[in-house]
Amino acid sequence: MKRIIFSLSCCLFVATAIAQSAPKPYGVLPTERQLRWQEMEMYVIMHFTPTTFQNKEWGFGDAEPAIFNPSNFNADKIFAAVKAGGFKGLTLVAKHHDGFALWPTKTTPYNISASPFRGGKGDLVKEMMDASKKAGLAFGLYCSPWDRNNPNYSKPEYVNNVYHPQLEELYTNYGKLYTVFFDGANGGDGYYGGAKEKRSINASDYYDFDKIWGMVRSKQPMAVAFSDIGPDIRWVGNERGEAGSTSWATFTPQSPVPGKKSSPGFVKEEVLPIGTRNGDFWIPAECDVPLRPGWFYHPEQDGKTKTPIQLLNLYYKSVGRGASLDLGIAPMPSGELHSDDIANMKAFGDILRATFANNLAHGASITASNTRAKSILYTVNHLTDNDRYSYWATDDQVNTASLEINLRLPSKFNVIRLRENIKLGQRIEAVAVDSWDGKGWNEIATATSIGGNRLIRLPKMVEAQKLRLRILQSPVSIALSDFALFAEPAAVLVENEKANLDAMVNAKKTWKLLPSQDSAAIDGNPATWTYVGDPKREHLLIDFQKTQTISIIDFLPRQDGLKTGMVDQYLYETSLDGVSFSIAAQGEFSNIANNPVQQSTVLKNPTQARFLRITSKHTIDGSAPTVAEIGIR
Ligand code: FUL
Repeated sequence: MKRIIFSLSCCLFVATAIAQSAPKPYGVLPTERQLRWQEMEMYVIMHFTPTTFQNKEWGFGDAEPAIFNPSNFNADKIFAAVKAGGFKGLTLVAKHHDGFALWPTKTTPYNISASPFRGGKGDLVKEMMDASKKAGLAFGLYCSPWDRNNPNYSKPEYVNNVYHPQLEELYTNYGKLYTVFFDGANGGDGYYGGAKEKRSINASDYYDFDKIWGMVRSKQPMAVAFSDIGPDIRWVGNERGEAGSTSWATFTPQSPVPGKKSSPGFVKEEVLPIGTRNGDFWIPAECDVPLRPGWFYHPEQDGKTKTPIQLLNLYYKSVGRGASLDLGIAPMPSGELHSDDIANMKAFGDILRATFANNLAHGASITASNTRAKSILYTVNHLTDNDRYSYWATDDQVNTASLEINLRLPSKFNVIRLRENIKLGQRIEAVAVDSWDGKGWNEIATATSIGGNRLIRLPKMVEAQKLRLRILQSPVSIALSDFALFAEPAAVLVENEKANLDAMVNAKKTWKLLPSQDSAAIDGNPATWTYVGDPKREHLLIDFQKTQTISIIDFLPRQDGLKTGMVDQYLYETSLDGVSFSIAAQGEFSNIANNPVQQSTVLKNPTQARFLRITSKHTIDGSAPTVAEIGIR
């Protein structure tokens, strides 16, 4: 009898599962090649041409090929350094704006065979492609449309007889590419075969990008094409390496010509970091940023290589916002990477490996407010199986939901990772995460766009065993594939705190106290202090001079050993215009008299503000309130 009941329920179960089909995809969707790109997350781009030997950022196009003569170029060593950094691919600038081709092209004599490199028999594109295969990393190519050497630049002959055939050679003769990169710099002055003049072109028509995209698709079907506005990945709009804190994978370029939607150069730069909610195309952002200040190597920039901590911050602002990180590497004239560059990439890779080795949510027991058709096809178990495409889903019309996550042990974490199954589009618009403190829920994080990857990096370690994810806004049912928790190594948090402090001291140089008075509270020096309110002034009012996003307010009490005017009850108010203020936080600084350490107040929600007003509601001895430093994060 038992067996009959069992098989009956089994049949019923199968029937329900079949009856409830998968959620309908929402909006535009990524292609296979875009999915592969999303999974890569980080790669590098390498600049190394005669421009390196001239110590310039943009070669004019007149460098003698003889100067391209690296004594120690070794592609395997470069790939080893890239791999140690955790990067998954390398894009080689095969031709930069100076027009010098790093492969023996038939299209122009201005190429590597005119240089002494490998006795005039060299092919740097091939050496790099071969090394990428040995290293097991992907390989991509950048071939600049702008060519400051070619005499025919700006005439149709350049595009038809030089540029398009160059792309054809590169896409045909070397093997599989993961990306093709088109930068937006176009036209201007140059050598142009000796004419030394300024030449202007209209990028959207001149290069015939529609023909180029056709060539890319037929010769390199898995390569994602990058330009300012796509067609596969878009420029993020800055070279700082930062996507918007909301960054949609969907995008509607404002290019004037439909069908030429993907021609570089037609977009408002402020739209690029954010993208377009419900945009017409799936074109996520790539964040390109050099490891050193310039894209090319310059000896005077030694010592300015981005530190592992700076790279990490960029990682969270690019990969952590669903974009990719494309880090610029630049060999020295010897052909080698500088030892600082190798060391900092490796240390960055080590931090990422240490952070993401252990998903603390693995093995958690999760309950959902709703599961699609109550089916195992869409169960919460998929959230911790480390698969980007297996997912938990809700029923149609159930567009908000919550998950309760019980970890096996109380755990300390400071990174929360969320991913949607983007094969079904980008759906979620707002989430919040709470932790349980034994008595109630405390909100610890909020986020907007999720998409293929969202890393929420908390300002401090949180310890909890029970968490809650609330999905607050979505136009359709939910299809979430990943909920993960990680802890950054303690040393990273300490270093990061130091780096943040340094950055804060710099940022504060532009702040103003209003009315302008003693600025000891914002001078970055904890030893000097100022009154929060003195007889002439009720509050301390700070003008940041521009709108900032504030997540945390730091209050450092006077550090000179005296307790006079120590604030133990505070009120923080923020304002965009300096006229109307709203309360950001208020409360007490507990135990401040005995332990006058920095008091960090995490705001309920990140708040946009140009002005911060600090009011002391009470001091421990009743005298006029004092403060050593105010900071924001
Ligand atoms: C820009 C170029 O102008 C820079 O030189 C560099 O190649 C960067 C990656 O793209 O558009």
